[in-house]
Amino acid sequence: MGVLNLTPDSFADGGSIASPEAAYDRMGGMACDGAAICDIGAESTRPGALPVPVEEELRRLEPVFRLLRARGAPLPVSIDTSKAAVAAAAIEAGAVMVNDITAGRGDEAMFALVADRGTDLCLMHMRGDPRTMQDDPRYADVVQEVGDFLEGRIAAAVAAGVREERIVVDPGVGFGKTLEHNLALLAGIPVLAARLGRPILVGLSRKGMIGALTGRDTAGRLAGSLAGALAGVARGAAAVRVHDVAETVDALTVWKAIEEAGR
Ligand code: HH2
Repeated sequence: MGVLNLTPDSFADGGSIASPEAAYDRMGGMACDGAAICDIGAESTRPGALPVPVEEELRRLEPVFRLLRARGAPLPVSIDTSKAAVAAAAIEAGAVMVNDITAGRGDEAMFALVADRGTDLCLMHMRGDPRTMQDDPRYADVVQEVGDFLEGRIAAAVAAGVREERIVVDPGVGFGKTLEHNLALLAGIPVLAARLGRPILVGLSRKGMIGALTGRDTAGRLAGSLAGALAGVARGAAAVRVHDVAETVDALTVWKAIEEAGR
């Protein structure tokens, strides 16, 4: 899953897309580089970020939606939003997946919309909200608690009419977690996958945990992010959400070839 942020303030790539045309071209590039899906977002959720009003989120997205409607999407599109109105506009423009970092808690209309439109849905774990999530997060057993949460949100989505086979889950690296919590969750992917029975998506690309382990700023975190993506997939992640699609696809291609030769 390639990341396309139409935000002025995302932590790794904020402000990097100059125009709707540039966004569309970036999507075409991701498709060529081997991404299976492009996750478009217009609200930064980095630690400390303030919520973006729905009108502003739509204002940032609409010009790109217009291009998608007119020309078709170069690859399947996911919408990274917690607002049902934004998800509805994205689906109208062709999005096939809703990536909701609040797992449906941000907007009570979200599950009904996804159920009605029949899109895929990513449910992510986050402790609190982006403003406060990194204020001394604590868990007695982070893998158990994140598993409990995701199990509950799968049940809530299914109760609202979302088909279970449409659901992907994400432990939410960096969303209300210390480095140790993030590492425990990535190491615990097999436990979560076995317990929840749904594909697992992980997003650690250029995040603080890579910086904490390597001492690098966001621009220097590619190698660490690639290692994290490989480790995540090796432990059973079905998808990785990344800023650097070509490099990640190459790394996974080589790793997979060796794994398959060894079978
Ligand atoms: N991480 C970010 C945003 N959305 N969605 C899922 N499912 N999983 C993640 O780990 C995840 C996510 C944060 O990364 P980014 O979009 O690059 O930054 P920002 O929130 O600052 O726009």
